[in-house]
Amino acid sequence: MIPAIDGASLLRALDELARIGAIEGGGCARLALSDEDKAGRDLVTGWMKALGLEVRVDAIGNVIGLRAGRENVSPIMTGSHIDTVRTGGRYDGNYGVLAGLEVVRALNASGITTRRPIAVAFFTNEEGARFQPDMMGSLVYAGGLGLNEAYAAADRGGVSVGDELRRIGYLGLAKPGALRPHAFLELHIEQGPILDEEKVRIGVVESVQGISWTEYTVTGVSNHAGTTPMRLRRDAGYLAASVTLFARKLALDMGGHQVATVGSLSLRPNLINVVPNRAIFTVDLRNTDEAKLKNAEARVAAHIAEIAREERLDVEAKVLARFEPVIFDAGLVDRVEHHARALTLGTRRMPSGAGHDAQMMQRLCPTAMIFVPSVAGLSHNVKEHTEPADLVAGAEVLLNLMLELAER
Ligand code: HGY
Ligand code: MN
Ligand code: MN
Repeated sequence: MIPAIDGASLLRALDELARIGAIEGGGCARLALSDEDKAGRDLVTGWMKALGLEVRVDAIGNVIGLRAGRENVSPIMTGSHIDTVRTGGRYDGNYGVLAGLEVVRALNASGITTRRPIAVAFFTNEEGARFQPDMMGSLVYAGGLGLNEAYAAADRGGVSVGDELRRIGYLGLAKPGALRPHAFLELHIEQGPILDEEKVRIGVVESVQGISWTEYTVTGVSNHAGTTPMRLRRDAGYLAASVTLFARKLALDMGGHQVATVGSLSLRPNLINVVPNRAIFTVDLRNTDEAKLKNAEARVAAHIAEIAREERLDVEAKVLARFEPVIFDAGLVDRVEHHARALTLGTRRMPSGAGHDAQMMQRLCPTAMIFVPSVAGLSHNVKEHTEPADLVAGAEVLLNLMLELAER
């Protein structure tokens, strides 16, 4: 029997997982290694076992469900993440993991044992919303970050990754990356407006743009908002606000794929009548072109230095994440396009604006991504939505591509 995706099962699983950490408006909040993340992990791990997968938890909490093949050779792996940002939607990451489980369900239902084993993974802390860097679990898996460095990463409250992994019971024994895939595929929502605007059903992802995350701690002098003349101020909040404006203008001036975001900003003492003496804010810069990204970083840094000098402020910069653009395996990208078109689905090649675990897995093996449309390009927003027919279509492309690769 030809295996096919059980669309109803996929949609049910997405709904059930979305109930964990559910927030107003239909989204999810399952910050990495939180109680909600643990509950999501427990649910998905249970589904893996129910599908007959051998479940392995590694030392950074990555979870891999393994389905034996006819031969004991390197597996075809698919996966993504099930941690979310605080205002998360229900598809970002979750969709790729649950579609991977539906591939397994389809193989089970058709009684097929593929030559290569099949693996379905979810990686720890892809979002980087609580602990940085993002894509932490897959970065450790790919050998790009040491375990101890990852364990030491702490959230704003000083709680560390290592302590949280232990607390939620996901500090596993398997060595990250010991299971080296023959190929890795990640099915994901686009999270941007392109496929939806162009009415194209499948995005054939050729690359992931470079990411630069920096946290700035600015120190000035708190003073009375009424009595302190402007010439005497050392206003930390002024620098933070100035960077927000500068970064936006920089991205617009540079054009192309350049984007810039000051997404997190806190002032101290944060009172209406006190000039702030401390500002902590983050700058997220991205570009598909590494040289342009470097140029953007340099221009932001120069602006900050200039304002700090004028306003007599101290500034400390801390790099939270820095990944160069990643190009996926051309042959595998071609196969994504082939299988989408074989299902008469329209396709368009594109870069990924968001970071993904796949960008780390490309360090280990040929990797590619499949995108489905995000309605109105919304993501990291509770209104994130993808049409059910597109969710199922993406999973069918994943199934057919994995079947091909698993027989090679
Ligand atoms: O920030 C990102 O692109 C991803 O959601 N971690
Ligand atoms: Mn994601
Ligand atoms: Mn995300």
